[in-house]
Amino acid sequence: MDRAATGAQPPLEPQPPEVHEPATVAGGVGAVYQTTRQVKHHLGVVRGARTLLLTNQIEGFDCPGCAWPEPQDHRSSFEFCENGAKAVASEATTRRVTPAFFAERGVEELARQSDFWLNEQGRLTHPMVLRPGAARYEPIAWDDAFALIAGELRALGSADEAAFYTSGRTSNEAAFLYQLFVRRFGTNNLPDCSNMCHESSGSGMDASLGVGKGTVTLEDFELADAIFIVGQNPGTNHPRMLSTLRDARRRGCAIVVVNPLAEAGSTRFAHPQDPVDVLGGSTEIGSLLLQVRINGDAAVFKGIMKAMLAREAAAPGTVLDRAFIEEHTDGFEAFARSLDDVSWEEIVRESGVPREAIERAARVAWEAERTIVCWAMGITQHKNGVANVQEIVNFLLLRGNVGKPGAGACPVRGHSNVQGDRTMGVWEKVPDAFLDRLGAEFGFEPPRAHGRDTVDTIRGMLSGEVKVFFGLGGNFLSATPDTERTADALRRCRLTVNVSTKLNRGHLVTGRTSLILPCLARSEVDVQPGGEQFVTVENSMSVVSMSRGRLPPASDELRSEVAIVAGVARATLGDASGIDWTGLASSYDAIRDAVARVVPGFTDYNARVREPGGFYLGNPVRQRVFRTATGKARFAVHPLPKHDLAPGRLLLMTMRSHDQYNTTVYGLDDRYRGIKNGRRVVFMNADDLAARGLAKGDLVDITSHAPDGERVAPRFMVVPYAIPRGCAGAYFPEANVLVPLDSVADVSNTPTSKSIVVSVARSTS
Ligand SMILES: Nc1nc2c(c(=O)[nH]1)N[C@H]1C(S)=C(S)[C@@H](COP(=O)(O)OP(=O)(O)OC[C@H]3O[C@@H](n4cnc5c(=O)[nH]c(N)nc54)[C@H](O)[C@@H]3O)O[C@H]1N2
Ligand SMILES: Nc1nc2c(c(=O)[nH]1)N[C@H]1C(S)=C(S)[C@@H](COP(=O)(O)OP(=O)(O)OC[C@H]3O[C@@H](n4cnc5c(=O)[nH]c(N)nc54)[C@H](O)[C@@H]3O)O[C@H]1N2
Ligand SMILES: [Mo]
Repeated sequence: MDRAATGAQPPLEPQPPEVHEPATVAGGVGAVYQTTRQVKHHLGVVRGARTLLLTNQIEGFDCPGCAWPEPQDHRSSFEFCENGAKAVASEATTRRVTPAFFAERGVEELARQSDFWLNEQGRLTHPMVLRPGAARYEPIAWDDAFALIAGELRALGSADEAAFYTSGRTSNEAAFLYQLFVRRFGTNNLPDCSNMCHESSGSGMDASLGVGKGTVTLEDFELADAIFIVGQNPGTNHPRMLSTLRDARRRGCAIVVVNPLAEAGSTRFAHPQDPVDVLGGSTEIGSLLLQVRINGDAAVFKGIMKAMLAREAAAPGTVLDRAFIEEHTDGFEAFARSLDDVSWEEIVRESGVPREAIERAARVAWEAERTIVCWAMGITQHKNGVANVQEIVNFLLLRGNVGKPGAGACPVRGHSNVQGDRTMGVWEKVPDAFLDRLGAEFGFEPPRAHGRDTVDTIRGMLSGEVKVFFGLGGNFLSATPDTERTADALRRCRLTVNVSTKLNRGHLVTGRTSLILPCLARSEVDVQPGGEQFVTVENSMSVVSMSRGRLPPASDELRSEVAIVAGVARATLGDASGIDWTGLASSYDAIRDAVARVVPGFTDYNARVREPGGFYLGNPVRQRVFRTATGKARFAVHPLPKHDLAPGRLLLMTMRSHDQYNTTVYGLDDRYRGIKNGRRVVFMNADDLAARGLAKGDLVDITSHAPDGERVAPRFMVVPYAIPRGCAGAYFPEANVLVPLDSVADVSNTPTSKSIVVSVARSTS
């Protein structure tokens, strides 16, 4: 079979979607209805209720949805949300993808199905192999699969010819064992989903604050006077955050939203361009939405800070925390001067936000004693993503909003254990100190050269330097940029392996040989020779807690991620490695004991994680200890990013609908944005449509423009939407084909999935 004949992109849709009015309120009756519907659909009522009741409970399993923390002490019996319910239902489904399923359908035929259909087929049950030239997957025994991988890995000229990807659902235990295997094998090629996600946050905060993680805890939200939510859509992607925000609002905390869209959950308390008091005038501080142009955030923050400095000049001592700046920071003078050089005219033009609204936000900031800034992908996935994060830190530093209760930086993480995986060493650039301790614990010399991140892995496959791809979870094909080039890259590999729970498009675009290794999901009981096991995870606020699966496994053939990693390691390295893979995998306590000796902050891991609610890893920034190059928090000076779009061009952001989890499509609606029964839509400003002679419902092809050429995504339906002029939005992963591989953020190498230069034209396909 010709592997190149298999389509790499989601297929076109049979009929155009329906367009309705967007919702203004998030949650509510609709969320209850959807939760019940999803759960009934997948699980049947009784199993469903039981499953949900165990989600995010101290004795249950961690929700496989987002990384928003659970309250430490007072958990209600329903610590899940509509979208958490979808994640759990999709994982706990009673449907199965068996060897018979693969016998009936070739890979090419499967590739013609939608992402929604692929996910609907249910849980993978058996290890499967696609042999060179074969058209269909066939079953393979676990030991044969391990031997096949070992054979390919050992045949490589160098360990650096393999890359080992991780998606952020992997437990701490599996992640630690995995990076140990990969480094003992001899490479730091550990790309992960973080490279495409909060890498810009980690890079920016590390340089400015000396730590790459958020500095707040959930309790800080109870004390904040102002919360900024920037480039994040909590109503869809972190719905449990809405209750935190609701409580904050009820006690009078101001909430400022910076987003090109008035997302439901934000509009409930703010209107586009029109700052309104939410609580009927009962609070002094109004909440507002700054409807910024795509990638206009640096301009907004520069504007806010410029206004703050002007106010300080007019009324000295009222805005800046001079003592903090003096004692704990450096670079303030140069930073303040740089703001003088930016004019209001530029700020307003580049941000697309009126000066009055920016000044209103500045007032919120200086009236608040304690401010938290939350952000997500709207900030990180731009060329200047790292600079964006550092502008946010600059803003916090002005009023000493780090290292005091109720204040700080909150990069809201995506995958439920993406932060923990990094802590465990899944990082292509892990510091030497970590490698020293790892080597000492396991008696080997780990490789020191930095490995490949996600984008460099794709480049390596294209150039022939990477020949084996191993994915511990995730969907590398569909999550990465430049879908057709990534597909080409994967097809050049000798072997591609995916450890997965559900069928996805990444299983269909493969190397010469491909393996699917099905694993236990979070919600399932994990029994090993040493008895029933639990795993541990770290949430977005550095709390490490246990997660114990309760449901019977979807198939007797499933193995845990830990067991799979140990199996591959044993087959590849054998006893010669001097590491007892079998022992480590028999009882995860053994892995945790090793973690306790290698990873800072994990002393007494086994004991502390058994305490109800787990333990907090701490963050030196909370004590105003800054492990930066100068030992101080650093003001960073960056130029104002300029929009220099050629006439007719738009800046396109790719985002999530309400019915998906990254590349997993649960349904075809985006309820809050009014889209039903389809995903190939492009949201545009009505004036931009009119200027092109387009109207609601027209079909267009989207072309992206990059120095290395054009890429086309065909047949998207245009939707007039309240989005700033010159901006457009479409869904991930349908639009990933448009993201040029070389279009990445400075420093972090994160694909610029939120600023793609495109044009649209009436569809010819
Ligand atoms: N249900 C569900 N939950 C999820 C996920 C999921 O797919 N589904 N994914 C998980 C993961 S891995 C992650 S990383 C998070 C992602 O969480 P988000 O970052 O909220 O996800 P996106 O849909 O990418 O949303 C980006 C938001 O940023 C805005 N935006 C885009 N460009 C800009 C810009 O230039 N400036 C500003 N200010 N805003 C901009 C968009 O309008 C949108 O509201 O969610 C996690 N939780
Ligand atoms: N254009 C564009 N591209 C983006 C983004 C964007 O906003 N725009 N966002 C980026 C971001 S923030 C992220 S985090 C990445 C996400 O990238 P990934 O993490 O690679 O993608 P997912 O879609 O989350 O992975 C889904 C697959 O994981 C498997 N899976 C689910 N649960 C488990 C489990 O418990 N164990 C194992 N082994 N497998 C499991 C299932 O088989 C499922 O098909 O995508 C990035 N790509
Ligand atoms: Mo993410």
